[in-house]
Amino acid sequence: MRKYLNLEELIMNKQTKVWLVLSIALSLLALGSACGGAKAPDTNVATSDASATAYSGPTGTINGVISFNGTPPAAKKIDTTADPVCGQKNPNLATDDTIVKDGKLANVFVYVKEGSVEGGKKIGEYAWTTPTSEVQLDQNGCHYAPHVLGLMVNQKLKVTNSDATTHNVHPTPKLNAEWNQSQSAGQGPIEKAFARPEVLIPVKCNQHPWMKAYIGVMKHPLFSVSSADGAFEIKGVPPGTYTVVAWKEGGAAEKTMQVTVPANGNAKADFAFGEAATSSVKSSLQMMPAIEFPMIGKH
Ligand SMILES: [Cu+2]
Repeated sequence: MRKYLNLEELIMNKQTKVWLVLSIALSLLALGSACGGAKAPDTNVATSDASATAYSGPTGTINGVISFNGTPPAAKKIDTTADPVCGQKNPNLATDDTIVKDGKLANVFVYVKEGSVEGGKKIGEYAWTTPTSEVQLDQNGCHYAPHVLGLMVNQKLKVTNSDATTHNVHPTPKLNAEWNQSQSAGQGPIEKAFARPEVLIPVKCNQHPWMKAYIGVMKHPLFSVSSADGAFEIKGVPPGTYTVVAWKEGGAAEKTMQVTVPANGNAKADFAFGEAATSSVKSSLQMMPAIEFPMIGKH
C-alpha cells in the first residue's frame, strides 16, 4: 500500500513538474507576444525632444533625378466592375506602382535618413517645427492622388473624397496608430495626423482593393517625392554629410547615397532603379576599393 502511494506521488510529482514547465513556457510566450504586439501610447512622442534646439544658419539643397533603367513593367488595367461609379468616372484606371516617362521614375520618396551637421550635432538631434499647412490626399476616380506623399510628425493630413461613391480610408502603419474611416460621397474631409516618424505607411481602401497610397512621416522636413520627370529637390538642408535614401514602392531595395551639402550650395543625388541599375551597381561594387565596403551596408 505504501509502495503504491509512493508511486502515485511520483506520478503526481512528474505531472506537476510537466505542468509547471508548461505553464512557465506559456507565460513566457504570452509575455513575449504582448511585448512584441504592444504599442506605446501615441502621446508625447513628437515632444520627447523638447530640449532639442532648432538649426539656424545657412542651408543647402539636395537635388537629383531618379532614373529607371530597362523596360518598366507594363501598367495593368484595373477591373472596377465591383463599383460602377469608379468605371464610369475612370474607365482607364491602371496600376501605378511604376510610373516611368522617358526613363525617369515618378513617386520615389527621397529623404535624409541620418548624418551630421557640419560642426554640429546629428541631424536627428535638432528640433523641427511642424508646418501648420495640411497635406492633402484626394480620392478621385477611385484613385489616390498623390500616390506617394510626405509629411511631418503631427502635421495635418486632409483626406478628401471627390467621387460620387463611398471610400474607406485605411492606413496600415507599423509604428503609428492604425485607423480606418468610411467617407461617403460629399462628406467633408477626414483630418488626421501621425505621431511617430514612419517610412512609409501604406494606405488602402476597404471598398476598392486596388487603391493604394504611401505616406512618409518624418521628424524633419528633409524629404521629397520625385515628380513625373523623375526630379526631386530637398531644400533647407543644414550643411553637413548625410545618408540619403530613395524608396520605391513594390519591394525594390531602397537605394542609399552619402552626400555632402555645402552651405548655400547643392549636392547631387541621382538614383537609378530597374534591372539594368542593379547590374551596374554590382559591377561598380567589384571595382571599388575594399576600404569603401563598410559604407555600402550602412543604411
Ligand atoms: Cu475607395
